[in-house]
Amino acid sequence: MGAYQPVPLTDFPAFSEAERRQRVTEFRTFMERRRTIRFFSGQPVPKDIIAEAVKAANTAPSGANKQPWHFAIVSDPAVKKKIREAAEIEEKEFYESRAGEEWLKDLAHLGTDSSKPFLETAPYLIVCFQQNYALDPKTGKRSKHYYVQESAGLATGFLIAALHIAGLATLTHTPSPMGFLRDLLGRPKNERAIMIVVAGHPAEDAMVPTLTKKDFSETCSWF
Ligand code: IYR
Repeated sequence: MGAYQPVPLTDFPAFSEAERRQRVTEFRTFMERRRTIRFFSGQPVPKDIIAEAVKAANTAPSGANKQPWHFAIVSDPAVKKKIREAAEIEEKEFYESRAGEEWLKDLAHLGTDSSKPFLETAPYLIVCFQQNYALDPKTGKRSKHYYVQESAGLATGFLIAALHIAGLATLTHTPSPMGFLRDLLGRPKNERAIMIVVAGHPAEDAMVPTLTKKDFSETCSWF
């Protein structure tokens, strides 16, 4: 990237303490309303809203600012159908044998199974890839990426938060294994799919499992 060439910090938000408290509480309470949705309606979502959310994801911090991620945004029904078919083959195998007893027991309260109709009904499937290294498409030259999993995970987290703030429903879907996504979408060999963020509107009769989150005190410690 070249030499250190700093510029003054100018655009950093300046709030009062009261504003900070109000904003963070508003954000927290709004985030508490996020639910993973498994029943989507076919109601379309304008492309520009999805693009804005992906732009928000692109602001995530990353190792050496390499942004080692790629979002393949799928809305073509034929491609969604192919993804569903391939995912369901893997998922059938997962639920019938690969998962094992303990994993299936841990999933029971979510009510999931190998049937994945949402991969066709939801208007958008955002397939999130991590780039294990950079690969120049012209020269084939490889260069290093750093903290790839962490960086791509952060960007995907930003994406989910952005979609939620836009009032869209999401599902983080992890077909297991998901190597087929790179082949199906013609992505290069330096990329590995980490999850599909399914995005759209909840079905009118969408149901969600009863879930509780860990108590705050269980999740952190102060020093
Ligand atoms: N990939 C499967 C199983 C699954 C695994 C976990 I860990 C979940 O939190 C939810 C589902 C599926 O999508 O059904």
